Amino acid sequence: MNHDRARVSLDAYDEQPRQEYVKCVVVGDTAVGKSRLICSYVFGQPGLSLTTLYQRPHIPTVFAIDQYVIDLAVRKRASTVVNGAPVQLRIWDTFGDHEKDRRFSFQNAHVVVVCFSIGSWSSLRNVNAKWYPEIKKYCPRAPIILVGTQLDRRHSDPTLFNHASQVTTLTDVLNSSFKGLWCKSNNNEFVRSIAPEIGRQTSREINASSYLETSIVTKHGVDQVFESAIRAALVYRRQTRAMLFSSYLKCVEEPGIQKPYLPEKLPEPEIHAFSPYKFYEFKTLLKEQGLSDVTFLVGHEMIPAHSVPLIASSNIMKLLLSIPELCNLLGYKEVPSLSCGNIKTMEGYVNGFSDFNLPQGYHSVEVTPNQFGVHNVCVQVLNVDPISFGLVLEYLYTGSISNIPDPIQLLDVASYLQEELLLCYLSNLINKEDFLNASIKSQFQGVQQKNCESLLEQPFYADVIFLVDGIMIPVHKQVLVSQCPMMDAMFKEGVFKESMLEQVDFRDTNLESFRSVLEYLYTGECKEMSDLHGTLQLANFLCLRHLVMICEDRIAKYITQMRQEENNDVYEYVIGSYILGEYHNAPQLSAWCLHFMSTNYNDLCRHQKKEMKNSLDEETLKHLEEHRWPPVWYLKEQDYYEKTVQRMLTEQNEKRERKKRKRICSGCF
Ligand SMILES: Nc1nc2c(ncn2[C@@H]2O[C@H](COP(=O)(O)OP(=O)(O)OP(=O)(O)O)[C@@H](O)[C@H]2O)c(=O)[nH]1
Ligand SMILES: [Mg+2]
Repeated sequence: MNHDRARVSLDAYDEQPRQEYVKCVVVGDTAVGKSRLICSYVFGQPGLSLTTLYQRPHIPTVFAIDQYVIDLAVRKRASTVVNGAPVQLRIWDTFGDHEKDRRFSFQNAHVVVVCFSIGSWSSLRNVNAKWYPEIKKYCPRAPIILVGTQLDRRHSDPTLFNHASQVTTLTDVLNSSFKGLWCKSNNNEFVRSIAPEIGRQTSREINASSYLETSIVTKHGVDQVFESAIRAALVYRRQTRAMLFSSYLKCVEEPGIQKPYLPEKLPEPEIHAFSPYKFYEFKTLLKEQGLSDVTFLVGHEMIPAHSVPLIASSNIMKLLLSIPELCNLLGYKEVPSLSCGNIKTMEGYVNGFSDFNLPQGYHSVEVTPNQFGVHNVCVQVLNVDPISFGLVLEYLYTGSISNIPDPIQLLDVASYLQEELLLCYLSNLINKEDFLNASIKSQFQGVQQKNCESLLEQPFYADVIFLVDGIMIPVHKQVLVSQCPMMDAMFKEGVFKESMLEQVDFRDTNLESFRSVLEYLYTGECKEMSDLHGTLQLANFLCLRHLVMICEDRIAKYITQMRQEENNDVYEYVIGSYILGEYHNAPQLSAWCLHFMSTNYNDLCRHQKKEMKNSLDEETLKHLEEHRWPPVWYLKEQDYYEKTVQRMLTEQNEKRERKKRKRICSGCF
């Protein structure tokens, strides 16, 4: 076994005929990522996530070794062709420990790759102080490639480099995250990462053939490092060797310049529009007598109730409270058209007149002014005891009953009063099939939503009028107080004058926004919003958090759509939306707009430069400058890259021209 290993090892060092053997030694401070860089190249590893990277601890290299000796697959990959020249590459990994002796690894090196970490200034200083003198001492003629490793640390969120136990202060993180040139040092502090021009400056100082930047996370530059190392070694060889037997070296090009890495756009912040907010919280009205407008006379007991939850939850109650004669007495001009299917009726009385058909169980209906002078509908209930009727009401207000003394008896009452959903609810309880009640509850909510929607369209039993933009809009206090905490305080407590008024003047909003908010309060939805900004403003004023979130989501979608349609008004609109979010408690929207403005910074400046300066505060402008995408350092690099490529092309052309002219001249003689 040992014998075999020794043979493999010897074979590996045998130079193949016509194959150029290149020994490449990789040096640099400890933990700059030499071993990871080599492995990423030789094993052809794909890029990896930062989380995966940091799950593996740093294992310092102990021996300076040739990575290709042992692994056969790796040895195969060592054979490569660069610009037509067949090459056998041997990479020597070394330890970064300054104290140890590594002179043997430098022996016969054809090229040296010196690494420093883009996040560590000390590792860069050591390039000049430690590594360059060492190379000059042991292999003075070997070309050098300077490599800035861990490039991702320049453009990733520095907080990603926090291990749970290493978080520095929050202000540090907030101030420095995503600025593009910040990263976390090994001492766990935020430091400015090393800019490309500083790396290039060092490469000039040590007379390196090339300066490259790499990341094993994005794989940027990994292959290019070793290709450049090979080229540098072969170009040097060409200059020093007789070309008779290695004419293929003529075609080997000098190491090229590296294209800058464009970091990915930061992901768009998500806007969450869901909330645990429950609709139709009529439960609070159950014990509340202040807003009661219906009284049931059951036996000798008077039970106060509310028209809205009754109409919303029960088709029988809806029919009872909207019979045309009652509507006439209440003074409604338009009588709602109802279709309640086949129901059993009984002959009854409406304010003393007989010959009216009322739903079974209800005998007479009277309209009397209550203590506040408001119409109160009084309904007499027959053949039902007050406790059972109270339980029926609890179900109609809440969709469930907390404590049922006698379910069978209540089942009879529900059947007699023709409350179908209650009947199903009770049957499930009696049959011990409570799990089926979840679907009964959703049916119940569906009925509530439909009936509340119809109340919005035909506002009978409305008890207050809102005056918006000079238009009178009748609404139901019972809906408002159940759905909106602010309206609850406004109407229920009796503290504010609005609770006494029949007409409330609602300013600082417009009709479109008010209608959208009303639709939301009555139905829990907002199908159309003609004024998104106005609706968000009003929703925030009324403390409707869920509606604020819906508006944030709609505004973000609207902005995206405008951008897709290449509508240039989008830039003005996004600035307005950002300011709105800041002032009206919509943090998701302002974060989203900030991201949009950063990632469309150039277009934003082109269309709204003046507007930006006038309306955005200094801190926001500074944030945009620092977070703009593409980042400024990338734009500078791109500019440098293009100019250098252009200059190199011109130089090449000039060289070719000169050669051509020379040939013509020599031909003349
Ligand atoms: N973010 C980032 N981290 C890297 C990258 N490459 C290496 N690292 C990290 O740097 C640590 C050290 O990597 P090594 O390759 O073992 O370092 P080394 O230069 O070989 O260190 P010594 O063997 O001690 O000289 C690793 O544990 C990784 O967490 C990179 O491209 N990006
Ligand atoms: Mg190592």
